Amino acid sequence: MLTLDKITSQQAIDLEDKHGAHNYHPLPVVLSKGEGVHVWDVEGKKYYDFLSAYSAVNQGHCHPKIVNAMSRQAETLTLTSRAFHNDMLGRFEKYITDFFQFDKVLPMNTGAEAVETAIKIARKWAYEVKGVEETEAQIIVANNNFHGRTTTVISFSNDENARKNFGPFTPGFIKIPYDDIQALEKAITSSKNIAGFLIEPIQGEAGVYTPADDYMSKAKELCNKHNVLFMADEIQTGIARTGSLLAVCGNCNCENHCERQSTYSRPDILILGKALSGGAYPVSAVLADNHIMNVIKPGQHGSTFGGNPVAAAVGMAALEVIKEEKLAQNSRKMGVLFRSELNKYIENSTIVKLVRGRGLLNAIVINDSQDSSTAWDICMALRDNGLLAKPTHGNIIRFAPPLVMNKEQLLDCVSIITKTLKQFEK
Ligand code: IF1
Repeated sequence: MLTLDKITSQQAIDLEDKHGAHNYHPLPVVLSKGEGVHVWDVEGKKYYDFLSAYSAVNQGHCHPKIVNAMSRQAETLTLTSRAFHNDMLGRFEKYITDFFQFDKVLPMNTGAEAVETAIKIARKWAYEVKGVEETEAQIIVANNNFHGRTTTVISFSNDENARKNFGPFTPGFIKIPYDDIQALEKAITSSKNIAGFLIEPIQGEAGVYTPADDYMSKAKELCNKHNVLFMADEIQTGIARTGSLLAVCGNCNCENHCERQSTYSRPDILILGKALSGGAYPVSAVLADNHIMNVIKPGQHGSTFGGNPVAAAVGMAALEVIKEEKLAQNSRKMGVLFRSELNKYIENSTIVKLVRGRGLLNAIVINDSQDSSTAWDICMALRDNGLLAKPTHGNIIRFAPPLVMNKEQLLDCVSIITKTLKQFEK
């Protein structure tokens, strides 16, 4: 078979099954095209995308501005490594640090790499600035976190499937319950060796678990008080997904990241990925001010592709789209509409317990045992009805469409979802 010959869905699935590692269990649908809020399978069937590649495609599939920036740069210069300068990196660094108001950025590629980077910076800061004795630094994390899949990152996961038989693990992490400010205070005051507190403002993989409104601001306060770095993993929640530019912006829906609003819990270390490229290319970044970032000196951290010219061009275009198209506001508005429409349905539903989330990062909790296949079966039926979503842990379905969705499309999606759920009511 020629690699570029047209193939059927079944052929594509068979090829993956035979030649690919079985590290995923995808919904059986084979996509070959995307535009805006839609994707198409190889047979030409059109779907609403309600996953957005786990919130990477916030700007919509194949956004022309992002694709143009990428292809123009790809025709000019793709990679120099950091052994030499390139004429795009500095521009991107200025753009993103102005955008998020931090002194400095360290560019990487994937989310997990950015989390690793943040951990390394926090540890080095603890030894060289805070004065923790070498090898003694601890980082506090939350139970049921998801921060990626590298060996160090899974060291502090409590997902058995993600950890089992991958040890030995990296020490130096303290796990506490999520959304429990007392537990954080206890952990922070338990030792002088705490470098940082690494936290997702909303836990995505755990089922879009949204903490109390003041959890982030109180956590930030505690970190401040005890000289501990407040490290926000906004890889999934950031870049307009939850109805503000960052989830730590709380209730502010301006397109500019700013320090005006009282709800803003400014992280000491901000971790971004996914939608930083609009899904076009792997681009991640760690942002911090000089007194933290300056602990990293030449030779101590980096990556061949981090900060490459294509990533720089794509990153700037992706952020520009967020601002120009007011996607934080749209996400907020559409999110309110989505939850209120679904809540109307849930009032009389036996199969759905509740809908929760912020902006366009939402989930419904299915009324069935954790290990039943109901959520999966509903996703299969949604697929048949033209909408793609994926179950997450414990019979929860995440709903996270591209943020370019308009009202008419959203109501169309609500009707597909409610029509499908009706098939499962007892
Ligand atoms: C997969 C989950 C989502 C993340 C946060 C870091 C990373 C992620 C908050 C790592 C990545 C992705 C990874 C993807 C599935 C997806 C996911 F279900 F696994 F948990 F979105 F909710 N921090 N999340 O959400 O970023 O290295 O992947 O670029 O297949 O593992 P990455």
